[in-house]
Formats: sequence, C-alpha cells, structure tokens
Amino acid sequence: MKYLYPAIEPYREFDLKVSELHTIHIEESGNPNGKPVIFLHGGPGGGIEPIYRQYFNPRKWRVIIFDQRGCGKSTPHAELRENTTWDLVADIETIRRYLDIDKWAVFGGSWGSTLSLAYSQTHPNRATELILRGIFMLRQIELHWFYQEGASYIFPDAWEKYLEPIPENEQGDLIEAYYKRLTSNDERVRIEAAKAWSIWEASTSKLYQNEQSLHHFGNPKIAEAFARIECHYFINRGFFDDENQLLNNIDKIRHIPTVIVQGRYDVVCPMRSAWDLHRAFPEAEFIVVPDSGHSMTEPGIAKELVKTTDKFEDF
Ligand code: STX
Repeated sequence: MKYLYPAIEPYREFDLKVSELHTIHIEESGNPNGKPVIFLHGGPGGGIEPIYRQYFNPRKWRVIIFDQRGCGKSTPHAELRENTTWDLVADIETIRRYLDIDKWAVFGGSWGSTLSLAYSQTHPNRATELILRGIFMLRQIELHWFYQEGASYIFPDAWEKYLEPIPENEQGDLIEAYYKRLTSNDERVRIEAAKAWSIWEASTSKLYQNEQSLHHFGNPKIAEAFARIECHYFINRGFFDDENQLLNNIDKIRHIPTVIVQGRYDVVCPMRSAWDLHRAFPEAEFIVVPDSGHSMTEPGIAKELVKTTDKFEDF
C-alpha cells in the first residue's frame, strides 16, 4: 500500500471498564506527545485492524483506537445489551477524559462516519477536525439498498450466498430474518448466519475483491460480533429519534473543519448519502474519488485520507 505509513505497533494498550457489563480495549500508537486523534472503526462491530494505524504520520499523531462494545478484544464478546449509539458516544467521552485530552481530531469511515457525526453533534466542542469517509447515516433507504434490494443487482453472485441461510418465505425482510438467526440460542445457526452476513459485506467493499478480507470475515468469532452488532443496530434504527437526525442536527457541527472522502462506486454506502451530507454541510471539503469502492484500503481513498491527515497534523 504505497500511500500508507509503515506498519507500527501500539506503544500502549489497556482495558477500560465502561459499565457494569462492558470493558473496552484501547490502544495508542504513534507519538505520545503528538496531536491526538480518535479513530472510530466500522460495522458497528468491525473491531480494530492494525492497518488503521497507518493512516497517520507516526511522528505527528497520537493515534487512539478502540474496539467498540462487544467486538475485537472488548468484552463480553458480541454482547448486545447496553450496546447503543449513545453508549458508544459516552464511551468516547470516557476515553477522552481518562486520557486527559481536551480536544482531538475525529476520524471515521462507514459506521465510523455515523458515529463521528453522532459524537460531534452531542459534544460539538471536542472535535478539532472531522475526517469522514464512505458516508453512512443509517437511514432506511441505506439499509434497504444494501440488505434488501439494490446492491443485489450489482453483486448477484455474492447475493445468492447472502440469501442462502434464509428460507424464501422470510426473504421479504432480510434484516428481520437475519436478526432472528443471529440471536438464536443454537450456535450453529448463529455462526452460519453471521458468516453469510459478514461475507456479503466483505465481498462488496472493493472494486477488486481480495481473498484476505473474505478470510477475515470467515472467522466465526469476528463474523459473530460484526453481524450480531450490525444487525442489532439496524433493527433498532441506529437508536436515533428520527430517521434524519444526523442531517437535521448538522448546524451543530458546521464550525468544525471537515473533510468528506467518498468513493464514486461505493456499493455498501452509496454516494447518495455523502452527497446529502455535502448539501447539508457545504463548508466541508468534499472529495469524490472517481475510481474507488467502499473500503478505506482502496488506493484512491487511502491516498486522499492520508493527504487529509497530513494537512491536519499540526496542532
Ligand atoms: N456497515 C458499513 C461499515 O461500517 C453497513 C463497514 N462495512 N465494512 C466494514 O465496516 C469493515 C471495514 C469493518 C469491514
């Protein structure tokens, strides 16, 4: 990956108890005295991947990444109780206070963009900048497109495999049908559904598919957290009061320097949402990458993201 910084290890890792039930895993990498940035991963339920550290100049940034509730090294694994958007927003503040940070840059793609918007709209004076990629606002049109009908026309081959665990008479509401299986007491049922759900997302994320990410989400533990947590958030409409909550509250964050990076051929989070955000937030720099899909590892997306973090690297 020619645009990314070299692979690094965290200089510190720790666990933080955030509720009676949940403990989250947090890592810091780069420069301990650098400019702080909080990295919000995707899914929800995707967990930390080491490559996330490589989007930041390690001499300049103090990179804070955590596994959101129930995924990665956070415990209990794949837990859905006490797991909502607003719990995660509260966790981000808990981490910030724990690390004695006043303000930080907020970086998030896909579900990470959803959470970045929810966090910054709740705490509008904590983000120095917002770097948002592959915009997802968890509206019904977005869920319907990817999990019910739309993306299916572009990836009919992968779609067949996504349909496999669901009998025809339940295919009218696939999120509902999946939720039933992902919350089953029968582990075999749960894991079969989790793998099919996760592989659908992995199969559609890049212009050129790669075996590695399919393999990653074929791992039963990783797939279980990803699919269960995503489906739980979607069944609950992201725990928003209103379908358009993130757009309706945009005025709360229009003072924050913001960059939006979007792949033109993003099939998971189609550009319609980035466009709606750009229209509502015209001050934000809007970068459309003409030859990219959804994944942050798409070369054109990686290049623009690193260019953006470089631009914001000084206090
Ligand atoms: N989910 C979009 C999302 O946040 C609807 C997402 N998609 N893939 C990912 O996240 C991983 C990068 C975690 C694979």
